[in-house]
Amino acid sequence: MDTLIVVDVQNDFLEGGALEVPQGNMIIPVINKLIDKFDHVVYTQDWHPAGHKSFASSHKGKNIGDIVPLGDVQQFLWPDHCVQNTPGAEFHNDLNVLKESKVFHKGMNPEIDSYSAFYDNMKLNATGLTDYLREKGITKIHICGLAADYCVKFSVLDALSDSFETILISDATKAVNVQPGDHEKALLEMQKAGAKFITSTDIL
Ligand code: VGL
Ligand code: ZN
Repeated sequence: MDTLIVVDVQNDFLEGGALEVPQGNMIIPVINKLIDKFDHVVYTQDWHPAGHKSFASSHKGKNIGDIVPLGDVQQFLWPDHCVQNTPGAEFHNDLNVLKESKVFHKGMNPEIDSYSAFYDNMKLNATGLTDYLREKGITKIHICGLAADYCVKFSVLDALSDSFETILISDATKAVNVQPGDHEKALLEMQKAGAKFITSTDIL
């Protein structure tokens, strides 16, 4: 069964959103076409409580882009984004969200960020995605969505470490690029860890 994981195609990561990923909107029509080709589609949503500790606004005197220790990881501070049940956390209106599909939420623990669709950044809690895929007998996944250098990258790395054959659809993802070159670095990291890359034209 061919499975597609659609990571965080949410308003706050798209044009006009709080944490806009440059050119993020360009991937929506590509992802919609891909969705039609897969037997099985799973979606994720970044789903923070208000006051989440990954928000700069939750740390007195700190600014967006500062780095603070959070748990045992160094946390980059973001603008407030994807707050549960706000418009910014909703899927983009143009995204085809299949009704029967499962949606996995992440980033709910106010004290720990969670870039990956599988585990939080300290690997304390699982979202349930690994168990869900294993129960269905799925061993191979395709990944697309936002952002290539954060949630997509960490999802790919966790998928590989949980022994899923992992294929990134490279033209169906875009990077935040907080630092120029972050996208390329992320691709290299994923490749070194064993990810395969294809483009949507290999499928469509
Ligand atoms: C993400 C930064 C903060 C992402 C989520 O979905 O890539 N990036 N939270
Ligand atoms: Zn987030």
